[in-house]
Amino acid sequence: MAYQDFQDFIAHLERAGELRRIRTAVDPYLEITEIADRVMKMPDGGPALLFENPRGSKVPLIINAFGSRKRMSMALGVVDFESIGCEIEGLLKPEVPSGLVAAAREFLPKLAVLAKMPPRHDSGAGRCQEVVLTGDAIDLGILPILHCWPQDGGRYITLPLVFTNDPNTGKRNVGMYRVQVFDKCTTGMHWQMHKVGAEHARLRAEKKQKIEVAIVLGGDPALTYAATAPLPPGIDEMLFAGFLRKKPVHLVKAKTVDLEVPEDAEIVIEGTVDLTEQRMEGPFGDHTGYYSLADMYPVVHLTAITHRRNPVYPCTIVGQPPMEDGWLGKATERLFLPLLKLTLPEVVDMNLPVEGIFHNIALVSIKKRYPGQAFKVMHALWGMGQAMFTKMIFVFDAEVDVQNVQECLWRLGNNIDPERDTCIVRGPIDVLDHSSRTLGFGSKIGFDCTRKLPAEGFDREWPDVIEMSVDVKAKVDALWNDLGI
Ligand SMILES: Cc1cc2nc3c(=O)[nH]c(=O)nc-3n(C[C@H](O)[C@H](O)[C@H](O)COP(=O)(O)O)c2cc1C
Ligand SMILES: [Mn+2]
Repeated sequence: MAYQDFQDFIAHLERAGELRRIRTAVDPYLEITEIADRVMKMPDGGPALLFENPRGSKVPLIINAFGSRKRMSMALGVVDFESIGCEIEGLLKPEVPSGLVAAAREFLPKLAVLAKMPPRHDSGAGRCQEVVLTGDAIDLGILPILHCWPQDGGRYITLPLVFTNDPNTGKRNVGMYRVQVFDKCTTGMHWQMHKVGAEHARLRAEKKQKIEVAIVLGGDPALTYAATAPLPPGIDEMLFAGFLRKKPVHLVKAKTVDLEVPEDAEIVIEGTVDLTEQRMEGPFGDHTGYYSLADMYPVVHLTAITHRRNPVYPCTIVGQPPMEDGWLGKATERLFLPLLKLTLPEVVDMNLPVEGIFHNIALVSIKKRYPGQAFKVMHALWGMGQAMFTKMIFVFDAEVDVQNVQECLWRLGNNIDPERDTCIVRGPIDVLDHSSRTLGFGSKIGFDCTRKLPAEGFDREWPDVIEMSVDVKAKVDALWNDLGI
């Protein structure tokens, strides 16, 4: 199901009892964070919060719109996002090429084209351009942009969809990269070195040119999710969003840059980046639960702000888990599992527990058939797109429920001889990892928690897990009500 825009999604949340309106004036400087953090820490993720009077701005602010299983599912227009994984699995035919990148490259566009989901190009102005501010009128101060945590380097736009085009192919990319506000018409751009936006900027810089960017807020919530999804470079996030919402995304020409932007967005911030100009960005209270340290990042000079007549400002906060962004991560875990299984058919399930902040801990179960297979799965994951950031991979046998972390700890403790069953490798590390020896480079470890085979040099007997016999269980079942327990 497709939404008309983010405000339509908000209306659906409200009708489903998933939204609280807050009329009290609250300060975007730290106060909204404290309220939102308490709500996100509620056992069910609490409700979405619509702050109608953020202090200092006329624009209402929505936060925690994706912050529960139900709302993340609603954002993707389904009852439960698990069903999209099943849908993708069902659509994957044997003729689909193996390999995650090849599959995504050939399968997703084909799917979207078949379903007539490629973006539509509208002429004229979009709803996102009802108000156009250029020149001296550009002022980010109109928006209730959060200063999230006490040691943050400033205010940050936290739910931005950053649009760029590849200068060689013209192909679009949309990634979510935080945007620090430097002044009313200048911002930072925190695209990390491994991300596609950064690559587009490098390709532009090779031509001694600036890169144009559009920083989009809002639109159908499927667009916001698509910006966070680990699609291979060259796959258009707007095509993927079209597949998710079962309706093409409508795009219009931006006002001052040669980019297309979603017609239904709330706010669009247009600008240019010259990679020769870098400025200290950060610190920022990050999704690791720690502050990410300040570092040099490119600067965006705004050329326009366009918005609806009555926009809403979508945002989030990140910090110690669990937080709203954990649900964006969970959706990725479920949607991308079938694609991962194309390359690794032995994989049964995968859990990226929220405490592992997405890339620190992966729990994977496999149908093990041959010696060394757990190690093969680890190496494959470390070679697969953004899964390369996974710092610790634990591989279990098929019968282990990897969604049950307690069961995983029990199996892990019992089943490994650490010297024999671990594998340490070096490679790229997430830029936000503060423990790695240098920024972006360090080590990763895999644990083979599967039952060991003789061919793996294990010549002892492997014991069975303790379980009661079926007939005794049936007998006790029949007796149970008479036992008075
Ligand atoms: C709330 C949120 C904030 C994020 N902030 C950043 C960021 O500041 N920089 C970054 O490189 N990635 C950030 N990410 C992760 C990227 O959005 C993600 O890796 C995405 O797949 C990148 O897309 P790309 O492959 O098109 O570059 C963030 C993700 C979320 C959910
Ligand atoms: Mn991308």
